[in-house]
Amino acid sequence: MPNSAGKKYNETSSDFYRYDLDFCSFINALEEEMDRMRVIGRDDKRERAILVSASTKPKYELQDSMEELKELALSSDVIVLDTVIQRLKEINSAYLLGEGKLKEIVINAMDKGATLLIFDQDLNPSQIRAIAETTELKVIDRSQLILDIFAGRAHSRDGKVQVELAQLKYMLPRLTGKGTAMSRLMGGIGGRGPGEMKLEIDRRRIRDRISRLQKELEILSEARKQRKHRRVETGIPIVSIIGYTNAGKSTLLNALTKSSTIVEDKMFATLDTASRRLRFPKEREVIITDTVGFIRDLPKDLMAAFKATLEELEDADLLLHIVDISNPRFEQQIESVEKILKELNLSDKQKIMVFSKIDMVSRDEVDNITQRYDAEAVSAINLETLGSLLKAIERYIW
Ligand SMILES: Nc1nc2c(ncn2[C@@H]2O[C@H](COP(=O)(O)OP(=O)(O)OP(=O)(O)O)[C@@H](O)[C@H]2O)c(=O)[nH]1
Ligand SMILES: [Mg+2]
Repeated sequence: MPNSAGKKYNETSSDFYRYDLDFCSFINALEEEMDRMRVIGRDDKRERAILVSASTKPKYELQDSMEELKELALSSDVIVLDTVIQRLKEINSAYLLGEGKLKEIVINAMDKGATLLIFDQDLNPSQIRAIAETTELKVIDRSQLILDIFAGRAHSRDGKVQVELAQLKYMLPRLTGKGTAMSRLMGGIGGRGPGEMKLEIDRRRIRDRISRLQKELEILSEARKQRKHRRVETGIPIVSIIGYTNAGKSTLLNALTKSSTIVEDKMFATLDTASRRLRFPKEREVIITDTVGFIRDLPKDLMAAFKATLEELEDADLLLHIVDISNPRFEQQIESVEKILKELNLSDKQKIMVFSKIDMVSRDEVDNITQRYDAEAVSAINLETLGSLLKAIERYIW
C-alpha cells in the first residue's frame, strides 16, 4: 500500500494471503477428532439411524412398537444410534411431530453423526419431503423399511418381482418435486432402491415398469397355479406353517423334515415358500410348507404383492400357527397374525397353535400359556418336544 499507515500495518501482522495454515490437514485432524467422539468409524458404510415415533397413542404402545422398529432396523443392517418417542396431543400435519422436537432431533443427529431418520408412523409424501428438507437427512418410514428388508431378501424371480412392484407402487405417489430432498427420499437404505430405476426416473417410466412387472407376475402366477394343481392332484394333505416373523417357522420345518432351509435371527429371513415332505407311520405323508413371516401393519402394497404367494395357503388342509413364546410381545403378535388371516379369508381353516422356543422360558410359564391357548409346545433344540405336535398333526389330518 502506498501510504505509511499501510506499511506499518504490514510490518506488524502477517498478510492474510500468506497465512501459513495447511487447511487440508487441519480439516482432516478435525474430522478425525469428531470420529473419535463417535463410536462408529468413518469407514463403516452402514446407515446410522435415529428412530422416531410420534403419535397420539398411549406411550406404552409407542414403546412396544418402537422395540419392533428397532428389530426391523437391525435386521436391515442399520446402526441404531438413538430412539425418540413423542406422545402428541395433536398431530402436526406438516412434520408429524412438533417443530421444536424436530429441531432437537437435528441437533442430536449432528451430534451423533446420523445419516437417516426412520419413523415408526407412515408419513405422507409431503411430510417426508418437509422433514428431509428441514433436517437434511434421509427420511424413511416403517413401510419403506420393511420394503427395503424384503428387497434385500428376495431370491426367487417371484419374490423379486413382487417386491419391486410393491416398492414402485409405494414410490409413485411420492414422486413429486425435485432436488436433493427427492434423492434422499428415493435412495432407500444404502441406496437399495429398485435397481437401475433409482433416482432420475420419472413417473411415466415407473408406470411402464409397473405394468411390465404385473404382466410378468401373471405369467409367474400361471406357473404357480400349475404347480399347485399338481400338488393338489397328488392328494397329499398340505400343512402350512405360518406365524409372525422370526417366530421360528423355518427352524421348525427343518427340525420336522431334517432339511436345511435358511434360518436367521433376523426378521423376514424367509420370503419364498418352501415345501417338504413329512412322513408319518403307516406309509402316510403330508407336504409341509414354510411361508413369509407376518408383521403388524404390513404395508398395503406389500400385502397385495404377497397375496399371490399367500394364496397358496388356501390349499392348506391345516395351518400351524407358530408363536415365539420367548418374545415379550407374543400376545400382540398372535393378534396381528389372526388379523392378517382374516384379511386373507383364512380364519376358518383348521389350525394348531404351536409355541416355539420353549427352551427360553420357564417350565411353569410354558404350561400356563399352552393351557390358556390350548396349544402345542416345541423347541427346536430339544427334538423330543416334537412328538406331541406330530401326533396332533396326525389327529387333525386323518
Ligand atoms: N432357542 C431357540 N431358538 C430358536 C428356536 N427356534 C428358532 N430359533 C431361533 O429363532 C430365530 C428365527 O428362526 P427362523 O426359523 O428363521 O424364524 P422364521 O419364523 O422362519 O423367521 P422369518 O422367516 O424371518 O419370518 C433363529 O435365530 C433361530 O435359531 C427354538 O426352539 N429355540
Ligand atoms: Mg423363515
